[in-house]
Amino acid sequence: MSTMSDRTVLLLSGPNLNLLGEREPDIYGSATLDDHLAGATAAATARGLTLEHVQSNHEGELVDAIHDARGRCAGIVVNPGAFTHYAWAIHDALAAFDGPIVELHLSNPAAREPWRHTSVVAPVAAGTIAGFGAAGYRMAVEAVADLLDR
Ligand code: CA2
Repeated sequence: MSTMSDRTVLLLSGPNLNLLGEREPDIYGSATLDDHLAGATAAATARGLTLEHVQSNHEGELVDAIHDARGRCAGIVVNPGAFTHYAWAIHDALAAFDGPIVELHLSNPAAREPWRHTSVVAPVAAGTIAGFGAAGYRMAVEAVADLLDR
C-alpha cells in the first residue's frame, strides 16, 4: 500500500526539455534542466517540501508517473512541453490526481505561434506560470506550497 506524503511534490518535464541549454537559448534560456531542477529543489526545501523529478519524451511514461503520484504525492508541477497542446491522455491522468497541479512554461505560449495557444492541461490545473524563464520553477513550487498550506 502506498503512503500519502503531504510534503512531496512531483515535478514533471515533458519532451525535449532534456535538451535545454543546448539549443534555442533565445526562447528557453541557457540554463539546463538540471539547473532548473536545482532551483525548484531549493524552493521546495525552503517550504519544507521534498521534490521528485521525472522527465520523459514519451507520453505514456508521463501518464505512468502521474498515476504513480496518486495517493503518494501532495501536488504536481508540470511542464508538459509540446504535449501541452494536444496530449489528452495527460489531461485525463492529471484529472485523476487529487492534489493541486500547477502548469509551468519557460516561454509564454500565448505570445507564440497559434498552435501553442491551446493547452489541454490548463483545465485541470489550479493555474499556469508562463513566460518567466528559470524564475518560473521557483514560482511554480511556491504556488503549489501556498495551495498546500491553505
Ligand atoms: O515554454 C515552455 O516551457 C514549453 O513548454 C516548451 C516546449 C514547447 O513546445 C511549449 O510550447 C512551451 C518545448 C520544449 C523544447 O525545448 C527545447 C530545448 C532545447 C532545444 C530544443 C527544444
